[in-house]
Amino acid sequence: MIDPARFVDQLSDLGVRMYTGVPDSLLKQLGSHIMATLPREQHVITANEGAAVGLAIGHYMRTESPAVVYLQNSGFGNLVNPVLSLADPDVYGIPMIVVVGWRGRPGVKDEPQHVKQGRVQEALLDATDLPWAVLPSDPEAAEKAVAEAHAVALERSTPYFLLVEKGTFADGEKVKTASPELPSREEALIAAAKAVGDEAAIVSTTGMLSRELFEYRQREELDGDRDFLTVGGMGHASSIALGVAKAEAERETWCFDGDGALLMHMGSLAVIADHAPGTYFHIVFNNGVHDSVGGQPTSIGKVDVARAALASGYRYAASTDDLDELPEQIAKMREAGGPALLELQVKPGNRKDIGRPTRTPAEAKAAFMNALRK
Ligand SMILES: Cc1ncc(C[n+]2csc(CCOP(=O)(O)OP(=O)(O)O)c2C)c(N)n1
Repeated sequence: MIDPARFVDQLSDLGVRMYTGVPDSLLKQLGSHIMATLPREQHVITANEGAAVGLAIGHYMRTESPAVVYLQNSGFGNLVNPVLSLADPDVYGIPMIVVVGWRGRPGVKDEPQHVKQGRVQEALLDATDLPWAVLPSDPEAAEKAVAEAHAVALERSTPYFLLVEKGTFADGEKVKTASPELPSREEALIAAAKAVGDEAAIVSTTGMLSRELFEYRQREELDGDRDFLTVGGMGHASSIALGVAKAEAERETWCFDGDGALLMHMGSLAVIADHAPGTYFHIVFNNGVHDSVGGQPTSIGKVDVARAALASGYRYAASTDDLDELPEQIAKMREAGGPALLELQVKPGNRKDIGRPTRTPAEAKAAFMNALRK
């Protein structure tokens, strides 16, 4: 296994001064080492993976030094556009080292949403016609691969991808985070599901929240058929809910979102405000971090979420950290009519033994469609 400190020190010796990306659970050890040891000037967690490529392009043009971009391969699609239409040697030719966490690698058991992406990952990299390699987990071999990636990126003015398998990085420095006096996301989610009631369709965001919702329905032997779990496609739960809501004459559609997911495609707020019917309701479970992949901070701390929704054109928006207020808050949303948003402030963290959906995505889709047909 590679010591993250050795990886970062080597790149530092090569003059690399900028790390940017969207966190990944598979790269957690590297990510937390970067968080714990690098100053803010050298590390930016972006809203989405394409934005990290943008930042790397600007950084290179001003410093002549390649940045490291990191991501989970789920976000590969988000960066293909700025890589191929800007950074590619056939366009501007911008060196950068792109570290890609390889979820769903063939032969390694993983969740359904990662299997296809993992299987085609090498072919996708080949299709970019850009240089790439699997990062060896042996420290000596890894050092050679990193030196090669850096040299080739500079020589050929190109992004160079390093594909990282599970278990490549050993534990490094860890960030110590305070736990604020707030309800947990799981408590808040259960309270919200109860307050919303049994009739509504719920589209829940990527990560732990969907797992918690699924587990809650199972545990209480409740019908979860009207829940659509957005297991991949982070940031798009709100648009899926929009698609459902636009075709629903009467039933309410609720999006249960995360702050990282909201930021990832925040432009959707404006589109929802413009197009959503009065039955569209949005709850953002704001813990300030990418909890599902290790708890790295998002930039939501600077955002007044309720005001952002109102400024985007939502009819109503509010914020609370008091679960006792939830029924009243939900009543107010209904009274105002959608699109309406509620920010629920929650604390980071999750139960370690939280289950995973036991239905296949195809079964879940069929159940959801069937339940809404009634
Ligand atoms: C496009 C894309 N990028 C990255 C990921 C990896 N990922 C899964 S969940 C998650 C964090 C979600 O954060 P947030 O929406 O704040 O919800 P929380 O986990 O804090 O509840 C990330 C980065 C992904 N699934 N898809």
